[in-house]
Amino acid sequence: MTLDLFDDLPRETREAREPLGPGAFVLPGFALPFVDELLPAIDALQQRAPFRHLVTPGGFTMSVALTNCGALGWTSDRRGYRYSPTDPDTGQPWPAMSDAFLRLAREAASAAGFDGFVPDACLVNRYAPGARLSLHQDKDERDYGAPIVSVSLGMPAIFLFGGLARGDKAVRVPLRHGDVVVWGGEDRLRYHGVLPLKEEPHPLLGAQRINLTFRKAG
Ligand code: MD6
Ligand code: FE
Repeated sequence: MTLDLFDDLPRETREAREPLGPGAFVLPGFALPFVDELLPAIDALQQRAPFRHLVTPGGFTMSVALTNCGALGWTSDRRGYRYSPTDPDTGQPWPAMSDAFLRLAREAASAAGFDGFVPDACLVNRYAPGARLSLHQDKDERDYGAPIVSVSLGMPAIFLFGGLARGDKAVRVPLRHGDVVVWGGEDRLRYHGVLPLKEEPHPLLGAQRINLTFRKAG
């Protein structure tokens, strides 16, 4: 008889965790058990708060389309980046975060060593082939003590993970459907981005990539 010593450990300990830094980890496939709940929730969300292409303060239209759920939503216009309790397109509060979103975010944060994560903002990004996200820091949140949990769904992407200065060398991290990236602590302000998406249609989501980023913004 073979004894699998790992059978007795909690799931968090058993699962692969690929470190990108002292406070940053890729959790391969961590979101897969949640996908059946996530996809209908994203569908319901986009009917109430449709994806839109925002304009940056510099006057560029983003190639990534986005929407939000939760108490606060991230938006941008010519006046700047900010979190807002209402959708500027409808004047209504952003739709609530579904229970599956909250559970996934909390469990992924915990698996990366950040217990007690309760996000109040979920930014949902949609990438069509060719869409990209240039190197940036996530620094519009009030307090950098909480980590960020980022969930990849649909087409694969190459995530760029740099350092604390824009010019620092960035590593390329391939992300696939179901992968989760969590970062916080001393890695919380590292520059990151996404290379232009190649067209490799996904069986469930077709020719798009959806990214959910959970934050504690307020
Ligand atoms: C994306 N993600 O993966 C874009 N930000 O589509 C982000 O900008 C991001 O994945 C902060 C933390 C994790 C992320
Ligand atoms: Fe970001």
